[in-house]
Amino acid sequence: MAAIDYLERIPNNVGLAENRRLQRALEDWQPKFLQWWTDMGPDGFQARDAYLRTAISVDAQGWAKFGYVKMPDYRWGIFLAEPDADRRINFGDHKGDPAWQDVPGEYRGVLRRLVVTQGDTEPASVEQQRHLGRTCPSLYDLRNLFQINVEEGRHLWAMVYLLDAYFGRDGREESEALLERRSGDADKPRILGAFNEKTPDWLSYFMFCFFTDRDGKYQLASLAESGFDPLSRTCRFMLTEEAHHMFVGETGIGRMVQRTCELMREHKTDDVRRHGAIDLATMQKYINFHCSVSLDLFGSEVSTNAANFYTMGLKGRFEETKKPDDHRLKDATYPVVELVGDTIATREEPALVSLNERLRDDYVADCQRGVNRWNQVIKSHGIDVELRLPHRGFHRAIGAFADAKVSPDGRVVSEAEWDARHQEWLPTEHDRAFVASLMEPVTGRGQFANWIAPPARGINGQPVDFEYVRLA
Ligand code: BYC
Repeated sequence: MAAIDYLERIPNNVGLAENRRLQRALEDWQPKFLQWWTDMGPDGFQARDAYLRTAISVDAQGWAKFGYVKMPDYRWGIFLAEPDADRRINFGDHKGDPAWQDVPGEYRGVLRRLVVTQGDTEPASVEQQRHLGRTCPSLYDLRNLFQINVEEGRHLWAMVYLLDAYFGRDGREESEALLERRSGDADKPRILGAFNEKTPDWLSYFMFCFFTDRDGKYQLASLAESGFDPLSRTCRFMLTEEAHHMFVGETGIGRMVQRTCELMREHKTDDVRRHGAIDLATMQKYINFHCSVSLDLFGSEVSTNAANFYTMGLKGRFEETKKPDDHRLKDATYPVVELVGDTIATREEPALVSLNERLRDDYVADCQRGVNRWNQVIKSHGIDVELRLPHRGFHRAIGAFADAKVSPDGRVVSEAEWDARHQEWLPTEHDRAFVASLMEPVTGRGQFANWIAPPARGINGQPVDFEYVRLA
């Protein structure tokens, strides 16, 4: 079961050949996907060989094979984690029942909406990143960008499989719509806010991988708990790929911090812009921006949608089965940060409606661990600066803080103070133009742009100066 059949037109481990109707639906969608990839996938480089990993089995051991492949020839397909024959629903009203192998009729609409929302983010991120190859800081980074892009493409396949296999005609229509919406388009935007923002430069890109892909980790982990077993198995396998995306974000920023600190020491100045690198103050502004738009992705602090997803058994908590409680949460409460007039207070809310906030808390703690590691780099250079996560009320468009003005250090501020100071807190046009001015492609083997340090090691045991993408 774990082996993936690569002789099929659509590689899969779900026995697609035995389900002619589904096979036809997916084979009908496949050329549309490839057309979308040509139109909206990485701009240029499609005819180049990139050193990519491809899943060959879903076993924990050695599921990946590395080799040169041209992106349009990447074997996108359908891979689910191994089934657990005795799997039960672990939370909500159906706790203890056998996990569903089919969609429960009464939850069909809600479940479809969850799958579509998840699916929509995957092509959106590829669209957001399509121009970045043109300004890559190295072949190593270019390869990592492409690896992430093809895997987001596969994650789209994962959700389309669920839609086509379990949601009939509606599902097929949704599959088409996933290829029709466009990130940032005024008429047919992507569903969630952060996926309509621009990712114009590599600083934004690494921030996106660190903050926004990490939302992916927490949302996928919650959906991996789902009582709908095909969704759970799909998300479990997707999570194995997601780890690399966050690695790219964390090490990408870490390498920028490293380079900036080297230049600060060498030239005894905070102003490394003069030396062709990005100052820590600018990085802080990008952290403020990307963290806040990613915090929005968790939805409102108090949400009946979230309560329903849980009670219905469709979406659990992060590491649901490890939590020592009744997994029904009818009588439990949870502390939620709220705006009361001009002050920020914590109030106990019913745990069920607070599930978005709880997941956001898990997420913030995880982000903080990464920021601590960047701060270690700064400290190791003897520099007395700390990067910080902004307060969760800062620059929010969703939830309790959407209408408030909150500073990064968590003070509710007046419109006047916001207007006077938001340029200190968020990237300005000037900052973005400066960052853009550094984005010159560096494509020689083993070479890196001046504003980023080389990685500690290469990919899959290869040297750092390996030819990760063959441009000639
Ligand atoms: N932007 O009760 P509320 C990833 C809507 S990332 C726009 O507050 P709820 C990836 C909401 O839809 C992971 N609209 O929130 C990363 C609702 O609309 P309706 C993606 C928003 O429903 C990088 C209304 O506001 N996966 O994989 O509890 C690269 C009130 O909703 C936003 C998922 O998100 C927003 N930010 O939770 C590639 C998992 N937030 O229904 C990939 C699936 C809320 O009133 N999605 N709204 O029309 C969900 O679980 C939930 O839909 C959300 C929202 C957590 C997103």
